[in-house]
Amino acid sequence: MDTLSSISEYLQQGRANNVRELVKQAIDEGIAAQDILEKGLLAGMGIIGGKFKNNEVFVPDVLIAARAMNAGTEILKPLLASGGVTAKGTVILGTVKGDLHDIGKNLVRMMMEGKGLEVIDLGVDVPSERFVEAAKENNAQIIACSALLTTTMPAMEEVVQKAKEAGIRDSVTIMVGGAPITDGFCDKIGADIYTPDASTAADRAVEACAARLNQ
Ligand code: B1M
Repeated sequence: MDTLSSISEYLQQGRANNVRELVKQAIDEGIAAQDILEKGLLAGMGIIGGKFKNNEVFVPDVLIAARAMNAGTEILKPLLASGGVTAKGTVILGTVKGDLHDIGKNLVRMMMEGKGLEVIDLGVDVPSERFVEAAKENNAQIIACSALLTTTMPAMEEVVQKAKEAGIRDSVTIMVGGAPITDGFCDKIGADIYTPDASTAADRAVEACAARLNQ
């Protein structure tokens, strides 16, 4: 089995130490960090996701796979992050209220930091008003919300609403993303930018920060 397939396999088994070692090995073999992420780690997570949906594996299995995923991405972090020196803007990031999924959010943080943005990560299950308070406290250009559950998507609309109530809606760009989110949903709730993946989110965040800071 090649290194990327082994990473996927061990990730599915939740063997974080093996994943960590294999990611290091893949780097030593000269495999690009983006390929290790997509063809090794994310491929494994995709298979686990499918099995979870079909009731072939259960929450504890998914949880240990997620830990193995995080162990792998930690090693990749310095390679995915190209290392900007001066902050090109400030982003308040979090997974919305009621939602505990953080793997996608962590990737978004990694990619944004890699593009030189300062990211204040509020974690998971973040109350809507907390996004807004943090944006005010830090003079942030962007609020970025992640959601993985259809049941937690409405919390994103609440963030938009809270920003309006706090009088900061015009001074902050609200970005949304996560597997169930679409462009149409973004428009419907009055958010500004939807992106389907972490890398595009980072590119759009840099553009949005630049536009605001050069106003
Ligand atoms: Co959950 N879960 N889960 N889960 N889980 C899903 C999301 C689900 C689709 C599985 C399924 O049924 N097929 C399903 C949701 C169904 C729905 O709402 N329609 C589901 C469910 C039902 C649940 C529970 C309710 C299960 C239960 O308890 N019975 C429960 C809810 C807990 C809660 O949040 N309150 C639950 C729990 C869990 C675990 C804790 C076990 C674990 C999370 C561990 C963790 O995150 N630390 C977990 C996991 C791992 C998954 C799956 C298998 C994988 C999610 C993931 O990390 N994917 C998932 C099935 C699947 O997606 N195939 C599933 C990899 C990650 C990189 O992708 O987060 O989509 P993703 O991020 C992508 C993009 O979406 C985007 O960038 C990333 C790629 O570059 N992106 C953004 C994300 N955020 C962004 C923000 C942006 C821009 C892009 O801008 C701001």
